[in-house]
Amino acid sequence: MKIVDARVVLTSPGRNFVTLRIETDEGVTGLGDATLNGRELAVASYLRDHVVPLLMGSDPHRIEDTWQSLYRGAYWRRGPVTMAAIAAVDVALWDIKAKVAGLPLYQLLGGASRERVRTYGHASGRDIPELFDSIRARLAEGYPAIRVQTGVPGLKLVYGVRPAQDAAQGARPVVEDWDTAAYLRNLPKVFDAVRQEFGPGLPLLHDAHHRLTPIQAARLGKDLEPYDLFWLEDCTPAENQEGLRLVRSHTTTPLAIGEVFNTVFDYQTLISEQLIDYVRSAVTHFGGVSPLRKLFDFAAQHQIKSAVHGPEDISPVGMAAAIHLDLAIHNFGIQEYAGYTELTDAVFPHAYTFTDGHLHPGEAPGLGVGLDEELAAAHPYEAAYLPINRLQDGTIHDW
Ligand code: KDG
Ligand code: MG
Repeated sequence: MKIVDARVVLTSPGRNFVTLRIETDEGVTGLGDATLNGRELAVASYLRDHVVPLLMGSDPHRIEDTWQSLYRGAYWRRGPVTMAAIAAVDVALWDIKAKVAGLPLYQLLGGASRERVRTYGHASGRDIPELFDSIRARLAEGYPAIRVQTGVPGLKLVYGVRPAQDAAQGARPVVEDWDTAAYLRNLPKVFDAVRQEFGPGLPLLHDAHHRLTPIQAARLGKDLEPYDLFWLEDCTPAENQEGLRLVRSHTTTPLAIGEVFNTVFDYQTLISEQLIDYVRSAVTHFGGVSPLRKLFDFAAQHQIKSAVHGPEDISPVGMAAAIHLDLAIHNFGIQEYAGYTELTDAVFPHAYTFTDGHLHPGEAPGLGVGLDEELAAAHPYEAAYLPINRLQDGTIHDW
């Protein structure tokens, strides 16, 4: 079997997605997600200009060898652009292999370890009443666990709160504002109110989105302990693995990190010293199914669980790959699932299902996701940036 064609499809059915389609001489095709929110064209060029020519004529069954040659052969390793491009190839090749086998991908990853995949959904509000309405809406949709984000008194635009806050924002980034002290004062009150309203049993999560110093994160973790969070996510900037030592030594609030990590090397200290409880990488940004499977096996040795990143900017192709992994691995924790617009589902028709807050990859051979290229072409790429974030005095801060 040989790869005879590979092309990059850019589409924006509400937000941008980058998809790689690989075709073989036997007519079997595979899809991979290469979406890097806000920097989509860089990955598209990396694939078109530097990767696709190398794939022509090669054997699609040699997934590990292809992965290693793209990773090692470039010499310039790691980084989000490189790893998103390699991920798209890896996932497309797994899609082809599973289609040839006539099996859903999860069967090639060891078969199902559970009946279905538990998810968490996003609730947010500018204030407590709006937040409660949002939590009720997610519960009505069946979500068994809820991520809670709120406005901070005195701030106009805060991460996770405006509807579609991280969706396409046009040709210039929206500027959000931030005050860490106000946030640290406010958040425990929010969780106190949520626990009083929704009781002790509902799993609650929160994303600090890389904004705290280690000592601030340690204090927040302690302050949130009475509210029994499922996790506190990305409490400190991801570059500083050692910072998690200080956080960990001060709080028993579980910690999740890793959505911006690209390789296992970003996790070495965090996993080997057991400084976190959940690894958050996406198939799409971590080089694909092959390396993510290895990461989960490493994490399992330290009783750390999976929690694959699953916002709207992972395409249904990347989401499907995650769901197959989630079903197969032993140390599955939870899957983030924000859902998609009807138009996105039409561009990417899929076998996976979302029922009662749980996902299942379905039984179609391969990933179980298609790409309607005509519909995709009718919704072309639109330049869009993520927001940026400034402190009250104008200083740029982590977003
Ligand atoms: O593109 C950025 C988003 O993927 C990110 O802001 C979403 O933090 C996020 C999450 O936990 O889903
Ligand atoms: Mg996050």
